[in-house]
Amino acid sequence: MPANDTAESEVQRGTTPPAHGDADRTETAEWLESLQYVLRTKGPERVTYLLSVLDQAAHRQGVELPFSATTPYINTIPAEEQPPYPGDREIERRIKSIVRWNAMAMVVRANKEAEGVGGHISTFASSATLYEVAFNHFFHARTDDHPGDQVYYQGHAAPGMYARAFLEGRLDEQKLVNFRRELQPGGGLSSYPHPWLMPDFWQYPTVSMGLGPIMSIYQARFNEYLTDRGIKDLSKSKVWAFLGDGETDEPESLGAITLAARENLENLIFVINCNLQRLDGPVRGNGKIIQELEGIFRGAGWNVIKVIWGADWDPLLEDDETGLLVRRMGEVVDGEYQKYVVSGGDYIRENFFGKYPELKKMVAHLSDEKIKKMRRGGHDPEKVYAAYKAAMECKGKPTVILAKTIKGYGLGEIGEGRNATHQQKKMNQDELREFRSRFGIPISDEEVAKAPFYKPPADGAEMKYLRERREALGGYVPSRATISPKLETPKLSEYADLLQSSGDREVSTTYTFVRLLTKLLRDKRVGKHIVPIVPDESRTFGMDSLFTQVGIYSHVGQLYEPVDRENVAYYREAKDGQILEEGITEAGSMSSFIAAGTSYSTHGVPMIPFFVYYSMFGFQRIGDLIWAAGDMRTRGFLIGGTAGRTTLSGEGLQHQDGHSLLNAIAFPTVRAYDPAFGYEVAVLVLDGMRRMYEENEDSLYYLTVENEPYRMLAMPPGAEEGIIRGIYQLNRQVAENARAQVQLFGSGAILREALRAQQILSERYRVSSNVWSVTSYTQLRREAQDAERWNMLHPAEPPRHSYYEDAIAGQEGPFIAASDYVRALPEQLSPFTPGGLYVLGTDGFGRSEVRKELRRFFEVDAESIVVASLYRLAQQGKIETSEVAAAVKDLGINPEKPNPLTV
Ligand SMILES: Cc1ncc(C[n+]2csc(CCOP(=O)(O)OP(=O)(O)O)c2C)c(N)n1
Ligand SMILES: [Mg+2]
Repeated sequence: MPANDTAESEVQRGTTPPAHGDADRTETAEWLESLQYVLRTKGPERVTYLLSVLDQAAHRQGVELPFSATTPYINTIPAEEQPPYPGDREIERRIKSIVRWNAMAMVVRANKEAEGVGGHISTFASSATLYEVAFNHFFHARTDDHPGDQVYYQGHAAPGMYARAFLEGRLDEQKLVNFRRELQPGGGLSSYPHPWLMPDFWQYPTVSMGLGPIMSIYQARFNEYLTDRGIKDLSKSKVWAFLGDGETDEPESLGAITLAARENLENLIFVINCNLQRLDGPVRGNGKIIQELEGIFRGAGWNVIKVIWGADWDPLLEDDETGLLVRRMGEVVDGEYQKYVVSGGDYIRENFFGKYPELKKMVAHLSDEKIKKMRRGGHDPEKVYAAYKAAMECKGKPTVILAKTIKGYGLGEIGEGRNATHQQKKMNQDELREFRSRFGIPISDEEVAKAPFYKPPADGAEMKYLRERREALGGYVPSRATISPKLETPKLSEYADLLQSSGDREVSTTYTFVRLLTKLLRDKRVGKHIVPIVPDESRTFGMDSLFTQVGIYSHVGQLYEPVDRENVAYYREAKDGQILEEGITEAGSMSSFIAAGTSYSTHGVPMIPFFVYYSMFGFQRIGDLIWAAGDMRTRGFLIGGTAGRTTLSGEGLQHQDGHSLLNAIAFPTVRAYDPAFGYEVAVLVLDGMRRMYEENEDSLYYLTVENEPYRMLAMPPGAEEGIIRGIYQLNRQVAENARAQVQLFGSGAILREALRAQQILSERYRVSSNVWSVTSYTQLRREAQDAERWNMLHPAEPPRHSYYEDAIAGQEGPFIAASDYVRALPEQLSPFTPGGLYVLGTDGFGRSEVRKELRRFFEVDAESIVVASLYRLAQQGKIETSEVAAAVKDLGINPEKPNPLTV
């Protein structure tokens, strides 16, 4: 070896000063010698310490050190530090090939049978090694002595998981044939991971990009919470999240990564499948996604492991004495790396290595074919294994593995690395034959066109190995537990104090809710299962007294003396704290809610989350997470605080919520309620607990609560069922010399406007009325439609009645509803109301104003309800039209006022 080459390699190793740009080589050599000495005698930790001391000293004296968030574009774990591979590489390769084939065949066949049914081949093709190494060596199932891992599979890699479960004997062939055809005889398979559709298989819906990553972070944190609170020891559990590199552009993917580092979530492992492509094209054609992500995650405090190059590159890297190869690796942008995938070895030789004559020389002995086949790290099981093992052993921080792969790996010219590969769903006979040959699947040329599924003999080496590996890891995954231990929940009679009138005291429904929550936290049966979750709004809701009572959860306890320590209710953080005070993140809080609300299944420990937030920032802002929560059969209570378009005083259109209850209609498992009085809140919460935690009902409760103080009435006898089902009659007012009658529906704080309207109607217009509290238009409509549907399908049988129709049977209309929400909410009942339902609501952006003015603005105040009642009576010919006009004037309503919807 020429002398200067030796010198350069010493530079690389850090034993000799570089030849150029060094003003004093002797001095540099002395420093390096000291460093070598410390490293040799005291080890790397001492070196790190000394360097940090030097760093600090230099910094204090104004020396600015260069900052680099990234490391060279090579594997984090050098080849010489790779652990030996514990498995049988050859058998594992064969298993993986079979899984690849079946996954591909499933999608191809589904699209042959039903044009356009969809599915994805190329994503799993890129990540098969990432999964197979984990299935064979890492993913632990839940057993009696292991709490199990939680795995978030990349959603559209689902065909790979199905293909493996088929080999494992957990899914029969018919199911695979019916991929994406769930309604076919024999059942089928859902497109993506959906616990709602495959409740004993999938745990976490991940295909709405970004949700898997954020949910996994809070899952890992929730595991710590359960451990720290002594509820279940989950210290052996790992949370694995597999995501796409394109997916990381979703704000949810990266938005919570600092929490994972801050909370020292060493139980969390992200695996990012960096195939450099998303749906339309490259993720970062002009840059390098792996480097970008490395910088972000390192900056956030994660352990970052890059798996870029497969073993084929190791000898070249070893020969890279000058560091030129590493430099070239770092220069090339992703768009170009993608181009190498679709090009021949000659192109790579010229364009990649050829940039520098020294590099070209380096590969002179390699054939074009060999150059083309040099694998990327994510396709090399040994590299992947080394990364996973290091992640498992990493202490004190979460790990992200950035694995470089090829999208559509193995699909050859039709898909590998092509921009359109994401949508590839079909393969012709030649392509199938080529795929079969490349992966050595024993299917004949005659058969191959039909893309038959392949299963090796049950007693063959592959199947034996597969079973043994999974047995060693506790059983099969993915798998979801459908049974939940029951909790005994409190009876309403034991909470009777919450059903009383508040007398002269004016309180809000939020106040009653907090009283109820406080009581529940002390309840021996359910107390420790309650998980209060708040995104920095406890004081808004008057929940701050809970800080001291049950503590705010913190993995490290409280390392400081809180400023308000002398107060009764001070900011108390504790390792066994019960409240999850999430800070300003509704998405994070919702992810905690999901982790807690699925704990009955994930961990066999039912937990009862109460997520209390500004109602405006719920369904509107994080609707997709709530949708996923429904899919996951999450149980718990979403409490929309400061609710109502006119009930939240002064805030304006970004806070005053008049539509979360409308949004909630579309969520099948959500039972949404708009209670008016404290007792309604108590009835709903206790009944919800009974349904979800005793009866195992897959429901999600959404209750709006308000901060408007007023006198709470006592619960009328027998109202309980109506409160739960959605409507009950609150009172009846018979006017003196009554000449007509109306039915007034109200909800939430607007119920009091209906009560006031009742007085005006009676006293000034001689109209009697019944006032009804409608706690849930949606529940009533759902049930009414269900009855109607049944009647339609059974026309010859005696018709069924819905609860709503029975409740109002025989009542004389007109029916008028007033709501603090958009009109569409109460209008759900129009078709089931004799003569229709005339609705007043709060459509429009509104104003920053106080309650009284807002209610007039939106025309939902008592006076507006009176006018609406008289108008409807006039339309029915029960009073004169002139009386309505007079009332408009007398009640001070400006008839020329613009429609609040438009201003
Ligand atoms: C929130 C959301 N937006 C869009 C999509 C549609 N979509 C499905 S896969 C995909 C591309 C994914 O690219 P990447 O994350 O890099 O995954 P890869 O398939 O490359 O592994 C897109 C845009 C989605 N599923 N979710
Ligand atoms: Mg991608």
